[in-house]
Amino acid sequence: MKIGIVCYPTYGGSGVVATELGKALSLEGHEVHFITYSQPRRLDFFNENLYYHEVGVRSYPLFKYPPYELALASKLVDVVKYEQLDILHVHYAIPHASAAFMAKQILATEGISIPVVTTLHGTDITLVGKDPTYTPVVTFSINASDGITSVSDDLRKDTLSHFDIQKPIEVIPNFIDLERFKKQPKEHFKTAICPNGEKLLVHTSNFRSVKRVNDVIRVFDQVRRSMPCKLLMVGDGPDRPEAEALCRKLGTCADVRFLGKLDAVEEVLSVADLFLMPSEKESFGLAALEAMACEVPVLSSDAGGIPELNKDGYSGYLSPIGDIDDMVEKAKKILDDDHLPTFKANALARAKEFDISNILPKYEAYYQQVLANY
Ligand code: GMT
Repeated sequence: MKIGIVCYPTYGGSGVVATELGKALSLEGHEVHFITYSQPRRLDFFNENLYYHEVGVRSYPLFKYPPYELALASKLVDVVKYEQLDILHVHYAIPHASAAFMAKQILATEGISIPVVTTLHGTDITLVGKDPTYTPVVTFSINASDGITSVSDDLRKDTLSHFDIQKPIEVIPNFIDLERFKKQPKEHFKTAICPNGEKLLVHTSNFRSVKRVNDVIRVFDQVRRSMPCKLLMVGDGPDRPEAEALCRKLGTCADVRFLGKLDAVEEVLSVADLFLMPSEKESFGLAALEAMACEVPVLSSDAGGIPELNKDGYSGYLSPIGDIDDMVEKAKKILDDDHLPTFKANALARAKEFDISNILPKYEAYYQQVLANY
């Protein structure tokens, strides 16, 4: 198949999933064309089946807001027509599904027809899509898609309950490449961070308010009163200054390090003992899956689709959103030396169920189904 992939080319989960999916499809012999405003962060290797088309947005003094959606639609028309694509797969509804719809309409005037698959990732539905500013366009463009997938059953239900969607939504969960995300021998790094054998807790995110990074700091602060431990905060975003201020207030600065954005997050995860994800909303929790693949148990909230990944009492524990005391108790249970090895083994076993080799065929079969019904 010749597949066009549209995504946000950033560190965000939807961009990671889209890029890793495209890479894997290209290794299976499909021709994959990425169409984005910059090179996807994870597009870190090339083969003869991979192409990247940059969407350039021309500005003009009249424009307060450069019209990215129009530039994307025009680029889609061009790439579909000249590369003779079979199918377009857009990740994150806003504004990719509506840009694809516009491109499809333009192509139809030239007798070119192409099906569009839209994958819903989370905040495009749970936060931004539900905002009345966008709801009519989101509803319309999801319904105008020829195929719709969602990364968890919870997100599927949430979408159906908030939008008038007339088509079935296929659930295809996030996946992981266990060749890349695996525990690596990085003991020197562990020794540098935890010189006295302390337990290492890790959080990675974009530090937006839905991630509740202050909960991470508060949980850590209480856990460290019971056992020696350190915390690594990976990533960056709007709530980082507040989290740093909270560390200063609680006096935890000596035990907490903010590392900023990291490309090789698997190296940090390789030496971690516990991953913290206290999110307010989380359609799936790809960052937790990456941790589990590196044998790190997960203490998470029970938000959204997280329970479809993190099995309570097996790969870690689930706590109610914002229940710091519960999280502290469960963190201590996981970190207990008698329990930790079992939780680590279970985390890996659970991650293996989401190996890319299990999930890639689901996307390929879904594309075939959409093409057959088109
Ligand atoms: O986590 C984020 O805020 C980034 C966001 C994105 O779209 O880039 O992630 C969403 O998509 C990921 C991939 O499908 C999911 O694993 C994340 O759970 C989801 N984030 C939220 O729902 C908050």
